[in-house]
Amino acid sequence: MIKFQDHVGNEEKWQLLGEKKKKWAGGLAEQSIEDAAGDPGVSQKTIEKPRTKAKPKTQRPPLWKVILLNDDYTPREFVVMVLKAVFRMNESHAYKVMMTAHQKGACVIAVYTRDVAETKAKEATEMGRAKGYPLYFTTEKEE
Ligand code: TYC
Repeated sequence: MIKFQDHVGNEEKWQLLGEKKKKWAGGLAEQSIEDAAGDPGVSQKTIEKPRTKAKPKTQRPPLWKVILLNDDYTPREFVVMVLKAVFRMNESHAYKVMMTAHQKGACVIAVYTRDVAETKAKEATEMGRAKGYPLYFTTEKEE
């Protein structure tokens, strides 16, 4: 029997079957261990695992906010219609968002990856433009 100790002191016991065992729990390292059974008088060994920590490989892409700006000319119902069409909002959510922009001057609508945020902001702004309204959606990187 061989005893392993990890960096927090937990012991793992391994039964040695062959002459050599190449195995390391957790996949962090690999190490050959001589069969202790072949060494008279040595039946136990304590080996410390390296104190390395696996670095996370995945990183989230930065997110971009889409912001709706108020203006004095675009009809409220039109703003609601655009929010529903482009940002997949239901009626009550779209109405609340529109009223927030109307009362406060601007409202953060949603966050997306940069490409999606820019595409949706352009598309929504263009819908207003096509009707001659100054409706404007902008994007901003989230900190
Ligand atoms: N302020 C506009 C009006 O009173 C309505 C409106 C709301 C326009 C929000 C733009 O982002 C906006 N007709």
